[in-house]
Amino acid sequence: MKRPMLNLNQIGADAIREARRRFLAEGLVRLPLLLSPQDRRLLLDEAVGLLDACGKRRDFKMEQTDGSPRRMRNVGGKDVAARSPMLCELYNDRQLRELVSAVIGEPALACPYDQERIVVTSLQQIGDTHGWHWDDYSIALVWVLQAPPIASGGLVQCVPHTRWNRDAPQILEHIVSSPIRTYYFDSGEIYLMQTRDTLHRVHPIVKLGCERIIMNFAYATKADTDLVDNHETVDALWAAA
Ligand SMILES: O=C(O)CCC(=O)C(=O)O
Ligand SMILES: [Fe+2]
Repeated sequence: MKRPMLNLNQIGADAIREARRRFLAEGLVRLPLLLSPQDRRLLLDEAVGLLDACGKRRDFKMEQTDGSPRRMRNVGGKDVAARSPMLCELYNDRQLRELVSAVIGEPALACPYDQERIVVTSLQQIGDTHGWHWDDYSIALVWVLQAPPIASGGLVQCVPHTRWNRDAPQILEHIVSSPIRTYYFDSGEIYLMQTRDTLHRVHPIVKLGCERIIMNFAYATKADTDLVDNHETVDALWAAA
């Protein structure tokens, strides 16, 4: 089986310390690791194959996050698990898991909910967006496999140190009372986000021409597994046609 060569050994202790500092301050950090052109191609081909075989178009407003829009094509974790041994192996890679754990400062645990574990998402049409939300599990490792230029949209926006009150998400209140940081990630970049305490969205695509394709590896922390499982938003996402 082909698999990416990820050169994780090259990341030294200082780089990890700096990544952790930023992760705590901003709720998001770009990993000091760029995919090689070969690895990016391999993962992009895998993601495109999955999208072609079982991607589903979503276009709805998520009630649990104040009606923020979801306009995208994606493949859920069950389909990824059934079709991609390579991505499952990468998700469980020991060195990768150790890197994530070192940056977050505690063990990164496998996401207990299979549909959310590995998700592939494509934004392509004008207006495609993954609207404001928090994730159900604390940690997201996002592999940006193909990114449009800045002017086309698809930028990641974050409000760190916020919490999802499911009875009153108050998303607009959060973006008024705290600064929003906006990040551009190029093709081949990988970032790590504390998604439970970071309100985030992907800015709508504003120009046609280049599809944005990512895969999101969700990991849980002990705090997540201590909580009663609540899959409301993922269930709403997967139920919506
Ligand atoms: O596309 C991204 O960069 C983030 C995606 C995201 O927030 C999610 O999958 O929950
Ligand atoms: Fe998210």
